[in-house]
Amino acid sequence: MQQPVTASTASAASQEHRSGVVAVIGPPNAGKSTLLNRYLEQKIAIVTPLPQTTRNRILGIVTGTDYQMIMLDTPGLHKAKEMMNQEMVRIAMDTLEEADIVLFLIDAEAMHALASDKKRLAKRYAELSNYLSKIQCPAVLALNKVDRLAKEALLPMIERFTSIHPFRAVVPLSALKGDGTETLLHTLVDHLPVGPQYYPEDIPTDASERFIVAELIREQVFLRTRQEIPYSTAVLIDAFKERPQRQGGSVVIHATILVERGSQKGIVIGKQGKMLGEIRKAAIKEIEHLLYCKVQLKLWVKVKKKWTSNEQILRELGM
Ligand SMILES: Nc1nc2c(ncn2[C@@H]2O[C@H](COP(=O)(O)OP(=O)(O)OP(=O)(O)O)[C@@H](O)[C@H]2O)c(=O)[nH]1
Ligand SMILES: [Mg+2]
Repeated sequence: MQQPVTASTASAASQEHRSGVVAVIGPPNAGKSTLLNRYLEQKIAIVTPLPQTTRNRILGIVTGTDYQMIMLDTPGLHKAKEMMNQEMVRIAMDTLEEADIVLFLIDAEAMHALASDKKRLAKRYAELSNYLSKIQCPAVLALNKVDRLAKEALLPMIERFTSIHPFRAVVPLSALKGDGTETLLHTLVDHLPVGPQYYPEDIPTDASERFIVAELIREQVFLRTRQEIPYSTAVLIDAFKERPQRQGGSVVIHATILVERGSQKGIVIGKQGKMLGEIRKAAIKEIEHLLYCKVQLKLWVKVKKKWTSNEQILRELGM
């Protein structure tokens, strides 16, 4: 197993400084956010076992001695019916406009699981092929989750993908375990144009602390609720106040969890507030890890009917 990639290990061979934008796109649940976090060596993008976790474009800056890779994590590509989902897919596809390279990331395990059903497999490749046809710039294919798959299973996949799109390279990897991630970084950097360092080297993202905090709360809702509830919830930060050292040096955060129906509110709060208490406790742990200080978190749950089709709220959520 490889160690997390560090700045000094990548692209040692290249002479000139390279920089540019890598858009990571692919189906939901493929491991896009896991990969971003691995390169950043911290959690900037939330990760859950549920598809459609990421809803925004999340920019991560991976800086090495002779490169700066600006990586855009995106919402998963899927057939979108609701307004929010359509916005998610639009956000992902829009990143193609600004990308120097596209990293098309696939869950190879999920793809292999379809292998015995020829009809479904053909349909899946057709769907992916449709997304691939929209890519104008160089693309690299990453086959993720190889820790769950025999190597032989990759060969037919590689053959089929390379027959539908002229990928510059194909890299099998495990974003979770780290295998292949350094090879992938080298490959991506080698395809970046020669260019300057755009951001200071110690900045991992352009996302605000408020945004990441809201995401960390939403992550706990995703991890703890079932069925449609994760998809009916969003988190808005109402207050974010840093208290000076003489008052304990903590951060006071007030946040509202939006739900679409009264019944969902009851579930998110739980019996005698148990569920909300668990969400709060787990979120505090994550937020304290992010902000390196004590956090006081107050959570409210509010019903906002059909917020997933409410343009104003989607804008407030940065979509
Ligand atoms: N076994 C295994 N699991 C992985 C790997 N990479 C990611 N996962 C898991 O796959 C699930 C989805 O990971 P995410 O990083 O949230 O996937 P995503 O592509 O960002 O998903 P969306 O935001 O929904 O589009 C999580 O449970 C991860 O832990 C991997 O290399 N191996
Ligand atoms: Mg994601």
